[in-house]
Amino acid sequence: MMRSLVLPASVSLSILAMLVACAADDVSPVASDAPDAATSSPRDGGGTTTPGPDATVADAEAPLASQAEVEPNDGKTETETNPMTVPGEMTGTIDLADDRDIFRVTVSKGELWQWTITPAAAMAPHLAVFDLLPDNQNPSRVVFADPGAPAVLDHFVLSDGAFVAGVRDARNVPTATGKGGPTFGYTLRAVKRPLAPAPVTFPSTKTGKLASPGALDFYSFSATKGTVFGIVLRAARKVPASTLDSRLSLFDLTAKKSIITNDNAGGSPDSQIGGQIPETSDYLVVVENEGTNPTDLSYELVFQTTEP
Ligand SMILES: [Ca+2]
Ligand SMILES: [Ca+2]
Ligand SMILES: [Ca+2]
Repeated sequence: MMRSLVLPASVSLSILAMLVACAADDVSPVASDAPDAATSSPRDGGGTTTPGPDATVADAEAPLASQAEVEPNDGKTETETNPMTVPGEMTGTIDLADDRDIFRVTVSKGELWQWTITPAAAMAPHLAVFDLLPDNQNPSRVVFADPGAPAVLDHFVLSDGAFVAGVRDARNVPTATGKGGPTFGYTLRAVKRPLAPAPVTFPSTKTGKLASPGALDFYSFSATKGTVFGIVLRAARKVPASTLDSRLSLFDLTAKKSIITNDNAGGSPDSQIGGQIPETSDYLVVVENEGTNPTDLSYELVFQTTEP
């Protein structure tokens, strides 16, 4: 049996409570240093492993649906939200003070979405994309940045759910500080990206580095049912240690099914998964950052033929 290490989701149906839960990791508003989406790839530039979607491959270049928020959309009730068509672009303002803007979106398992929030000079963007379904399999995705700085968030959908994107000023997270006003405008953009995982075989070790705190790296492999495997991420545990606080997920590309997710293992912020391959299939490994320190997002990823 595979060990179930899925991140516990809040059982509360309150969007507000979910937003607070999403803020739990955001202990300090460190700048995301998020790169411009158009220049964030190719990653690393090395000749070996350059996982992740190639941002130079534009999404279908379909015209984006332009939308504007309508208050109230603070998520104080489940219906106090705005629908957002994706791919699309939403304009809004963090106004009045401590405003929060919640947008419902329809995305499907197996899809990769890239969110970009572009703030006015006064606003420090904080974006959380998460699933409202109780006990869901989808970890919350969060990114934030300094005032006036854009932030980019990759979101791979592990399971179908009831997704929302929540926008706040980062200085109001986790505790409201009164930031907001008519000059706190922003644009939120969501586009679909092609999946371009780096193929791997067992056993092997890959080295990688997330392009930004909100970026994802992807690896893929084929495996036969019953095969014993382990995938071990080393960041805090590598020498020298990096500041990446990882989360690792395994997804069946054929069945479009989330298999397992782990955030912390071995008494460290590092992640590892393993057990027996449940079905003969192609699998996707998703590497993400759940931490707040962008100083060094490098890691080693060990693909082994034994359980961790
Ligand atoms: Ca607003
Ligand atoms: Ca609002
Ligand atoms: Ca972790």
